[in-house]
Amino acid sequence: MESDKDAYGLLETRAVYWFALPNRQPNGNFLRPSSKIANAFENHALTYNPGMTKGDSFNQVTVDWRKPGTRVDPASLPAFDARRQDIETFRRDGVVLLRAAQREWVEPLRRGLQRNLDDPGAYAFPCESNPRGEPGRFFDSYCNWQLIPEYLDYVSHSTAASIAGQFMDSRHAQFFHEHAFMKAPGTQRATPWHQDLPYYCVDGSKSASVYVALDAADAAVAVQFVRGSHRWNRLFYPRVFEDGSAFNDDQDAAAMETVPDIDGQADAHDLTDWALEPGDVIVFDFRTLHGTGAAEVKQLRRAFSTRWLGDDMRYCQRPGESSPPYTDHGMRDGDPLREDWFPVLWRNDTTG
Ligand SMILES: O=C(O)CCC(=O)C(=O)O
Repeated sequence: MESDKDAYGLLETRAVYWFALPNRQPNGNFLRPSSKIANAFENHALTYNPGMTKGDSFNQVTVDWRKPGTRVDPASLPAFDARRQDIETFRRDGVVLLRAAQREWVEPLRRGLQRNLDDPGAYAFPCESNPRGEPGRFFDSYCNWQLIPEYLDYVSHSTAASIAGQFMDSRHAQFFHEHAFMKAPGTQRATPWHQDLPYYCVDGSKSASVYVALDAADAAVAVQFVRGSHRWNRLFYPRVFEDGSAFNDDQDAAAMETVPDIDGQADAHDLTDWALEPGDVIVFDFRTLHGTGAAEVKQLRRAFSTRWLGDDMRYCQRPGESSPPYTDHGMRDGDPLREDWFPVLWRNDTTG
């Protein structure tokens, strides 16, 4: 059971951010470095995106998420028995809800996320997306699965790889990274409608996010999806979570479009309207449009997502920023993602 104590703890933590400068992050969000974060950075190995200097406006600085020696044994991963009708729904809609599929991970993942929240600067890509002066807090952070024991445990022992592999209809499931989200009570900031693929340094048609709700959320504040948008054959500019603006200025080069006004044309789209319970899992394609309205969040609302690549996903050098933002990976357009950074955790040689 999550207590108000946690929520107040988070709000207290948040207060230290406000007197610092904005610093744009790889998903378009802003990190406001605080003295707390600065201290945390001093105590950790920093990774600077070598293509940039610390003075640039983008996501140059974070702790290094790669921890040498981290190993996940695919043999220790439990299988998930996906139902054929759910797989068909995922193919048709680009999203499917698996009720209560990972209840046992709710408490461990809440503990892991709390580490992320208590000391954001000790972890990779902490982002605050609530504009100054607005109530609540909208936090996210990603690429911390090697740093946060509960996240590593989840990646090493949950059914996520098996879920992703089966829903993607892929010969393998390659782990890209995790991404954690938190909206504190009082937050009115919407998650802007977006697709995940345009943010990422990958391209292809077989992808899945396995999104675990860590709190109950009614439909007005839970993440929602535009059914079938993964098949539109359109890519939309990544958006800054804080204000919904496009974060990649080189829009022509990216050959992408502006996200349509989904809220303004709700009747024109087939939107999910799921209320979520802790342990519910949403599986969605990286191309599926998703977001929330701006209804006030009444109760703490946390979620933990893992991102998975199927067998046709390849490295893609996008114009401008993409994520993760490292440039020292040695991959070129069209290369498979290197397995020492992005491990293959599930295989099914009978598919595809
Ligand atoms: O939970 C949210 O509001 C956003 C989730 C999201 O954008 C994602 O998992 O890609």
